Amino acid sequence: MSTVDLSSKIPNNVNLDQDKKLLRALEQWQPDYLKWWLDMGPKDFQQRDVYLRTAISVDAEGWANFDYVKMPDYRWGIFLADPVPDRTIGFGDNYGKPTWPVVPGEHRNTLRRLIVTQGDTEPASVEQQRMLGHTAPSLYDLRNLFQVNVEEGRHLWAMVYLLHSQFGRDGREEAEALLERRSGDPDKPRILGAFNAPVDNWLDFFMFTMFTDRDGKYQLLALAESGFDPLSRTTRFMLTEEAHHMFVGESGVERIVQRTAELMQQDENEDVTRQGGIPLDMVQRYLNLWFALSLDLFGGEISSNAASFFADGLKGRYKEESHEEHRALDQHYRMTVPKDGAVVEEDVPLRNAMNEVLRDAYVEDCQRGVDRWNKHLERAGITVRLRLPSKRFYRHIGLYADMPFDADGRLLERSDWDGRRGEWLPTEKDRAYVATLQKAVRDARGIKGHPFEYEYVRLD
Ligand code: BYC
Ligand code: FE
Ligand code: FE
Repeated sequence: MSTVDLSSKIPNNVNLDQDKKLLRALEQWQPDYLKWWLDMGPKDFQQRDVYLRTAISVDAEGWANFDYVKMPDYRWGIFLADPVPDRTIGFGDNYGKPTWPVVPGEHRNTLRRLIVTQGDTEPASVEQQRMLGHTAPSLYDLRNLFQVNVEEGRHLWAMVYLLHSQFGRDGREEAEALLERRSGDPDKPRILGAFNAPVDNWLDFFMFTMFTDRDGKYQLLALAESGFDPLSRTTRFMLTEEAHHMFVGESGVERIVQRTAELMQQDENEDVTRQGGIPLDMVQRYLNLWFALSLDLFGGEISSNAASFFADGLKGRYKEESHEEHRALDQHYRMTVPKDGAVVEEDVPLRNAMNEVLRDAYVEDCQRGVDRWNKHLERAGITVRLRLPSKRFYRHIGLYADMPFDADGRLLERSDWDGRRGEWLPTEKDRAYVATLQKAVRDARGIKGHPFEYEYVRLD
């Protein structure tokens, strides 16, 4: 078990104090990070005591310590999962060869791009969520928001450690650039689409943590398979933090659905807005939006990038060990491809379909969450159900990009689609209504054995 050095300015389990050059580089980046955090992190709550967990070890039993912390004092650090002895590359053309402890020259640029793309999403999400503290439904929710935010900050540290330790000057420049791009800024936007979309309210936030953080889970799982061992180890530890983010989203939406179900129980046609509930069709529109934006994050359905990531052993499949053939040669993956105003089934060489393979695993995982939400409707005797829209709906990346598919996956005329947009995506009216809601939906378990009403954030 690697020991965690908590006394260091940068808590770590990578023996930073034995590499003075790296330590100095990271200590130089640290104040820039803190400045970014103060400028772009949660607005107006930086001096509050927040009941947060902090990573103090990487083993399953005791990695988290809970205490009141002011966010700028959070111990952002570098934690890698323990190495797997004699680990070999689990897939692709390098199958069975030893993993790389140091970045291999021939894959340097590709790995740098993957790491920068991953790293960019982390501060982006903090920027997107920075105003939400003001409208938190409860202290419990406020604390969860800040927990997610500080951990996304730590995920940025995780990627910056790789950049600094393995990519020399280029890496240091990329680390600076990660603090310079801004979510939603047309001049210097974040790299991936969903991370430039506004997160205006708590329904957006819960859908974001349900669907977009779950893309994080799947991308991290694919990177955890990497033959570049430091990337594998760092993403493995990030995954342990990610679970809570998805819990926040899934349980957040669940509480909303539960409340709506209560209000509709007597009469399915009840106007739940009269009592501050969110109507199911409105919940569905937010679901549609964030599901579609998150599907785009997996990249194109047919991707030569994905094929070479796989061939080279840089980015694998979800749970690679569960597959039988780890080279993925001479195999195909069936997908629906738009053709002459319709869609047809087509077999795509498996390596080129890796983005879609990962996306399909993700969709299945999302469906499990939606099923749990629907249980509340079922129990209340309500006939309406929430559902995932078609994978073709409202896409901006890949085969279906910018084509007018409806939520059922039918291709419409553009003018038709434009006229009906408000059936499927949040409208101005929806946004205005959700903005008026700030009341706590109770009925959540508390944190670390404390009740829901616990003082998770000290406001005075
Ligand atoms: N937006 O072959 P293609 C998380 C680009 S979330 C804009 O289709 P590829 C988190 C692509 O870069 C997880 N551009 O895609 C969640 C390429 O550009 P070039 C984040 C896009 O390369 C919540 C071109 O389009 N991690 O952690 O197979 C809170 C065609 O590429 C998009 C990662 O993404 C897009 N959506 O795969 C906090 C993992 N999609 O090469 C955190 C690292 C594609 O033509 N990234 N493009 O210039 C990757 O593995 C891959 O880059 C992608 C795309 C999966 C994103
Ligand atoms: Fe993250
Ligand atoms: Fe996350």
